[in-house]
Amino acid sequence: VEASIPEPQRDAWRKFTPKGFTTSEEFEKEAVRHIETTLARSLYNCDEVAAYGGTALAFRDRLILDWNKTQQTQTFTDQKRVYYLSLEFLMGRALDNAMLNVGQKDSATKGLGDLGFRMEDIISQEHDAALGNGGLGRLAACFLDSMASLNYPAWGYGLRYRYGIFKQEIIDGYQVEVPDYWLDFNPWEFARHDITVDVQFYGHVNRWQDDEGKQHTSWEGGETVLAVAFDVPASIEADRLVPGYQTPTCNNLRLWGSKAASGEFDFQKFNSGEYEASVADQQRAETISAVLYPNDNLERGKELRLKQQYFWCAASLYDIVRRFKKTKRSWKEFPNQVAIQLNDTHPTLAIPELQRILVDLEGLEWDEAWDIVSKAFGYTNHTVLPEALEKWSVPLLQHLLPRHLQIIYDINLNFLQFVERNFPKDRDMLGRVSIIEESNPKMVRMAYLALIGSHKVNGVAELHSDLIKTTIFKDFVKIYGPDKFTNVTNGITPRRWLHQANPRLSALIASKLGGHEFLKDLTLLSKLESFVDDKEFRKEFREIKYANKVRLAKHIKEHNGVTVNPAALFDVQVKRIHEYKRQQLNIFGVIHRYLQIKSLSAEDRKKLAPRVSIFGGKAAPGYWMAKTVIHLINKVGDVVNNDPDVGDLLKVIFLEDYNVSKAEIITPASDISEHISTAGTEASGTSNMKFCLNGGLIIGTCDGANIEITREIGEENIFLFGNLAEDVEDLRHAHLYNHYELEPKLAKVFDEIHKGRFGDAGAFSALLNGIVEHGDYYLVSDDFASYVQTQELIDEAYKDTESWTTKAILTVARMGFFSSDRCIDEYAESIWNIEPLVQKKDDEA
Ligand code: BZD
Repeated sequence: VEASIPEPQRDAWRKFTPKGFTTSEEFEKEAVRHIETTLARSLYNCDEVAAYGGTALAFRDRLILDWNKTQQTQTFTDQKRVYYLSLEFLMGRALDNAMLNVGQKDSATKGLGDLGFRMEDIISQEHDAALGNGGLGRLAACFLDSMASLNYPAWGYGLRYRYGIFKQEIIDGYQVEVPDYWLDFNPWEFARHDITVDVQFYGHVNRWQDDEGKQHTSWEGGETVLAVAFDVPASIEADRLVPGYQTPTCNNLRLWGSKAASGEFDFQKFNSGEYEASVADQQRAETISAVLYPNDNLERGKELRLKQQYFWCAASLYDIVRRFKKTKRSWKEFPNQVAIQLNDTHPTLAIPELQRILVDLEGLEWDEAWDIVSKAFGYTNHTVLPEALEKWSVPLLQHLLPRHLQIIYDINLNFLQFVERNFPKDRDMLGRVSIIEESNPKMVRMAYLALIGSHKVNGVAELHSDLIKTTIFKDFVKIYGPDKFTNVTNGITPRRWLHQANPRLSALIASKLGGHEFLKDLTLLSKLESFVDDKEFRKEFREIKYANKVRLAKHIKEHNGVTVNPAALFDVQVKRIHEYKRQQLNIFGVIHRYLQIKSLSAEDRKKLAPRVSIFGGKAAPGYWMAKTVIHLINKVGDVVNNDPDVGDLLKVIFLEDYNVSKAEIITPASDISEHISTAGTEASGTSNMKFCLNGGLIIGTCDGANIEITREIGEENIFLFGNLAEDVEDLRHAHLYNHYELEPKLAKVFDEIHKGRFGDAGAFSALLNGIVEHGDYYLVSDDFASYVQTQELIDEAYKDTESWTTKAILTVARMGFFSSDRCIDEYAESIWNIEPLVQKKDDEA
């Protein structure tokens, strides 16, 4: 507002406001201009990378207009906003998404053709923005898309990692990690060198009394690191797919990069010749945002991780508070203007940080401040796995954030006094619910802090939301009552996971439903049910699946050198490699299938249904068991794929470096995908939804969102197997106290591995021993028979093409519930209490 152009000059300004392009020629003009000027290339040295650059910049220009407009409108309207704090945003590629949303992909395709390039090749030049591990990070990306699509005033806050999740190479059947340096050319971010925050670490706490006798506390000394804002226009909404009356919303994702604060760059050292030492300080500061921690569902308590968390929370909160203070409202109104959602416990330090700002810096009384804090925050839990629950050691916090530790202790004291008053007879309860675990060293339980400091806590699927209330948060349900807890079942954005990943299916659906409205209201898919018997529709539906399989087969040929038959059943399990997700169950099942094929006569083999087992996913670099599973899959592939007895009947493929852009190729090409976690361990799962939305069926356990998917699509359209969550504990218990027999078919599989059929058996001994000798914690043996039997049912079902087609179509038609738009509306209504902000086209003038 301070820097706005005076009224008399605004006409000149408006006259030259860029309008963007609408034809292929106009696109070419923009792209060539960018290639020749911004990128300094010419006719004679424009490769595909440069052509990608020119295309991306042309679309970026177009996007920025909507982005600026949205930001202005939000500032002027000044209604309640939501801030989504996530340490991970797994965005994938941006260009295709931008083109579809801006609505000029066709003119760009034609334009690129005129200039000598193919759209597909250009799109594939883009580096994935891979600032996340798996489901949690991708959920944040889908949420940004939906928040824009539904016109909610929302900001994402995250870290600008210089290195995202590592690239995975498979060398001699082993995973090798390669750094992912993705920032050499990133047209989608805007460095805001003028938007910075000083973030403090270490130091000490001072208390003093002023002249009026009021107590003050301040945090002093230590070192300062500078946070610099990088803004990414996040997911313009899909308005142009569905022509509407409004200007598209384009929200902001603000990522913080770390830099040495100017005062920290030691010029004394610099001038006295200690150039290296002064540069080292600089590098130490930049280390904070250097790399994404590659663990999913594991917390290892590293100091640098804690520094990342505080750095990002402090910068984000400073920014949020700065924006709020500009409106000159009283602090009481803060929770009416601001909702902050914590994506898991990673941003929990935002709670004591806001309390510190209000009490130490703004001079509010403790209780008044705490009331504001606990009304502003909401906390989403994504796991009940004990090894994933964050804890930070008290000595580490004392060292790094001494004032925050005091505040945490005070929050805990108030909370425990409250508990004591209400449950005077349950003395053990205090120890159980205390934020501080009385271990050696003492630990801060972040999930408890997040829960106590938030007004709502949610799980991500019904079963999971029930489980957190009966396990990790049981006592808290007694303390606060059940209303503090709620469920918001996850969802996915249909713009990326249907329209972009599977354009032909999207077009087919649009042709039947009379337009692309379903991309904005996915429940409209239910109208497809009336076409389930339409011959022409069924044929096209099958042809599209087949074409998608041909495309994946081509990818497999290029990357794995293996020829697979697109007519075979494609059986896919792609997700992070984790014992609880049970890729080992899948590969043991594959070995069982292989042994069966080998045991049959050539004649009997002809009756078998051909299958391609496709795996993909990264293992955390320090997770040996997961790496062993990858190794086993690759070794089994080597044997099976080269066995002439087997031929097309079975192929085993491990796809290297599974990421968002690969998922866009893989998801539309699956017949069956596997979601086979031990019941009660997978909080929700979201790829299960993506596969179903693309007409793939699933095999799964009664876990996470599989249960709700079953309820929506019907039991007859899903292949469920295995033990139920309620029985898992007893089964585990029984293993520990009795010597149990391995399931016989599984025992045969283990025998063959032991015999060295898939290479040195020693390489797999830890994996097998975990099951045979160490209690089979994930119940692989208990579920094996049921798994194998269900796979046989699938073989039979796939032979009946007509009934399979019916199942697949009904599945798509019944997926309406799983749009992330539905999730965001639920969060907005029951947690954030915010309204959409629609920008009418009329105010464009
Ligand atoms: O979150 C996943 C759950 O495992 C899935 O069941 C669920 O569908 C998604 C979305 O809710 N959790 C993660 O992906 N977790 C992590 O990636 C992670 C990362 C760092 C630290 C701890 C967990």
